[in-house]
Amino acid sequence: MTAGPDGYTGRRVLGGAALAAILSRAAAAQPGTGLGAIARQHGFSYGCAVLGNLLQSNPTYAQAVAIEAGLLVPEYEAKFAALQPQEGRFDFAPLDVILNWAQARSIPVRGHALIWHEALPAWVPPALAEGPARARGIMQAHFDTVLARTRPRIRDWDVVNEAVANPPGSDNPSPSGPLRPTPWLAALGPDYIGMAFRLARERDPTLRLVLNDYGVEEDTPAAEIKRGWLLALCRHLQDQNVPLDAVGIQAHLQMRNAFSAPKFTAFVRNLRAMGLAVLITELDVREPDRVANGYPARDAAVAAWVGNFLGAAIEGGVRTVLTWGLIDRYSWLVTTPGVARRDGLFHRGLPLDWNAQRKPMWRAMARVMGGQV
Ligand code: 9MR
Repeated sequence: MTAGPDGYTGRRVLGGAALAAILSRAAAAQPGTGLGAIARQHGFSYGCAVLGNLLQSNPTYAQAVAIEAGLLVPEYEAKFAALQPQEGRFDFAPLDVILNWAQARSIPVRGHALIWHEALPAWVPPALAEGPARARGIMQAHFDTVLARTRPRIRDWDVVNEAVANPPGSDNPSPSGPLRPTPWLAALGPDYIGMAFRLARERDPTLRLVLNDYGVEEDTPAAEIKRGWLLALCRHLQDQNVPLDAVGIQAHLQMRNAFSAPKFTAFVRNLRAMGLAVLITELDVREPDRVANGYPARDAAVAAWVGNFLGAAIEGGVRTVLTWGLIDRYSWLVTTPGVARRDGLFHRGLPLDWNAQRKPMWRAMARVMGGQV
């Protein structure tokens, strides 16, 4: 049997029980200290996005997360559509699965995401379009219930996600910049961002309030523009005395794009110089369209890419790093059509491989967070 998914041709997988047995042996065999503990020993925090149903139903997954993660973020369960599927009807059950699991293991959880243009339930966009007073009421009612309910357990929230537009030359360029056209922007104008941060601060004065975004990591003309737009937005918010504590940089990296460590370090330093904390919130890596032959070469290339990126982030002052998932098999890079590879191969952009085994990316992260940049 081959070690990776491609050997299974992806769909021709082993039967559930046989596979579960192999996977649980694999996870049980993980030697030594997890990435979260290594990070903590050196003053960093490492965590990953999780899905509650996998924590509940898949012991291998749960065990790997318990070993590796010092911090969790719900991959879906804290989004608007999950928490308030119908107006006024809140559902915390899926989020509670994660919060309870984490609490039993003393693992902190961060929140993602209060205001976003995706994962909105069907009722929200038309309701927002009814006018600014109605839109503000929707934001306020959501924050009232969600922040009161999660307050004891979540102390760090992505308040606004992906507010900056995609400049020309991006994968999905926005028609205009520098703010992304969203139902929130259409309803409330550019002040919707400041409004969200102010409402969050009013409801919970000691909560860490984060502006989270992507497309600002790489050495491309589009990323250069987007870095400028994000910095300008942060400056504008600060000028307006908006309570912004931190910027989350998602870091869905693509190896087909160039990366400049000095440029990225300088960008992180610029944010830090404004008094903002900077987190890496959703790290993963997409390989180029044409990849090297075989796992050793592919995994070594991914690891080198991540090591370089993380070294630059840490050099700039990043102390908190989350990957968007932990095990390749469950990564959105594998499960999302349009993002998944089209050549029959699978992205290998997370610290653990298809069989929940540590791979070179894990070792690169351990090395860099362990102080050996
Ligand atoms: O990985 C997430 C995927 O499972 C969800 O279906 C999707 C919509 O909720 O969101 C994905 O996560 C995104 C994150 O929330 C924001 N940054 C980009 C992530 C990948 O699309």
